[in-house]
Amino acid sequence: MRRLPSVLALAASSAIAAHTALAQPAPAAPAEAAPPAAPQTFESPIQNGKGEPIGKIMIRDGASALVMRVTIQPGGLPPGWHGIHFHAVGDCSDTAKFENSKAHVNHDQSKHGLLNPEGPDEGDLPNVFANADGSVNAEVSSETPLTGEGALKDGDGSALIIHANEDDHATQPIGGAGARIACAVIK
Ligand SMILES: [Cu+2]
Repeated sequence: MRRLPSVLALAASSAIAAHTALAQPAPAAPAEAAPPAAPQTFESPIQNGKGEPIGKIMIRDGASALVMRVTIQPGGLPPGWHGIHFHAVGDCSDTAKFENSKAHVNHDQSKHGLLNPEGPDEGDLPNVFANADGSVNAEVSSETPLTGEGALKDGDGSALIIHANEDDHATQPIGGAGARIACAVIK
C-alpha cells in the first residue's frame, strides 16, 4: 500500500521520458496521487445457540467492497456447508433462535439469492464450509457498506447469521438455509 505512490511516480517519470524521446512536449507532471484510504475495520465475536463464543468475524470495508473473514474454532459448527447472511438488526440476545436479528438487510425489496435474476438482497453472501472438526476459515465479500447510506452499522445495527444448512442462492426467502445456529452483532 505505501509503495504505491513511489510506483506511480516511477511510472509517471517513465511516461515523461517516453514522450521526450519522441520530441513531443512533455506533459505537465501529474499531481501526486493521494494514497488510498485505509479500509475501515470491525471485529465481533460469533456466538452459538447456547450463547457461547465459537469464533469471530473480521470486516475490512474499502471504497468499493467489504471483505469479511469468518473464523470458527474446532467444534464450533456442524461439518459441511452453511448459509450466512447479514440480517437487519444487531441483536443476538435470543440465542435459541436468533430471531431478534429479523430478516435480511434488504433496503430495496430485492429477491433473495446471489443466483436469483431478481436478486440478490443486500444481506446475501456466499456459503462457508465447516471442516470435519467444525472449524471454519473463510473470506467473503459484499457490496453492502459498513458505514454510510444503507450500511450495516445503521441505527439498530445488523447481525451476521450462520444457518444450519447451505443456501441454494435462489429459493425464497433464504435459499433453504434452515435454522439460525450462530450470530455476531455488527453495531
Ligand atoms: Cu439468514
